Amino acid sequence: MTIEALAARVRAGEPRALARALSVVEDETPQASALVGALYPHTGHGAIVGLTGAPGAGKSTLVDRLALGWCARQRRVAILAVDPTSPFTGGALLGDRVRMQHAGDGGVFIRSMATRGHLGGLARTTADAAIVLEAAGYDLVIVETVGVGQDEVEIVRTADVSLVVVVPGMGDDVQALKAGLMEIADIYVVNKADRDGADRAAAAIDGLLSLQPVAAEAWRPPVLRTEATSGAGVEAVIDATEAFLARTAPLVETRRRQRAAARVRDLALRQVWGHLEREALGPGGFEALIDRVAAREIDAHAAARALTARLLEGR
Ligand SMILES: Nc1nc2c(ncn2[C@@H]2O[C@H](COP(=O)(O)OP(=O)(O)O)[C@@H](O)[C@H]2O)c(=O)[nH]1
Ligand SMILES: [Mg+2]
Repeated sequence: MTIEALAARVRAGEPRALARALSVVEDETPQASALVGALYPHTGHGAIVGLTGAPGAGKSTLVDRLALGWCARQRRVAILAVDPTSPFTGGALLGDRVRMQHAGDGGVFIRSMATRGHLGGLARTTADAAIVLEAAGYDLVIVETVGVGQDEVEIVRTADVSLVVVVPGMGDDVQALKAGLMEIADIYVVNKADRDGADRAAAAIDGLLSLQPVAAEAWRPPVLRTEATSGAGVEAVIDATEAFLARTAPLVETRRRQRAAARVRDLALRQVWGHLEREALGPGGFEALIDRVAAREIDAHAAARALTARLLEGR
């Protein structure tokens, strides 16, 4: 099947074509850029909702509820579940499948993305996967990922609105929040509110938030409580997410622009590097160059200059 034909079938909403197209972008095959190119003009109407938090916080259970809630509001919802905790066994992803059973039965499209140890690559392909889903007619793409490291934070940065899920009894996690998740959270969800300590956890986050300067036009992240297993509080999370997307449209637009800038830079650098490896250096060429640096024949600066010089010659 040609890429044009595949793109047409994706846009027609054919499930098998959609699955195939997602594999194309996920595997970063050579056709991926042509496919994204064919689909990108047909996007822009939807939103990407990122959801992150520690393993076991109840993210998948919550995503299941959120997806169903949005379906009831006549939204077409797709879920991208990224679980870096089990790169090979897929065990956690199978768990996610079970947790998201209701959404799956309710017509929500669910895709699990394995990491194969390449989280950085996943941040890249998540954005393209969202484009494929949007072109297929999904107007909300929920991305679930574990929020522990910088790469996961990068995945969440592909979203228009970010939900950070925490649970009661997370003494240390408040420190972790300070470190990374705090800068990306638009909405805090204290899940497992049926457990002791939910009020304390919410108060702790409120305390941290009150220390942050709030710009004039800014959105103050609400701290909401949910019990994902029963669905209590989930409607309020949906409302807050919708409110964020509606009220902070200029901010969402700015983020999209920043993401576009970062992606173009990243892709261009990869293309330049790919060109160097293929055309200028050839097989083993890079290693040979590094051998010379290691043998102190040339220094790293000179080696890099030699590379860029070759690139410019070959223009
Ligand atoms: N008590 C309680 N358990 C929950 C709640 N939400 C999820 N769980 C349970 O927490 C466990 C982990 O949930 P899961 O959705 O897989 O978490 P994830 O790793 O963050 O995706 C499961 O056993 C859920 O049933 C909740 O609100 N209250
Ligand atoms: Mg999960």
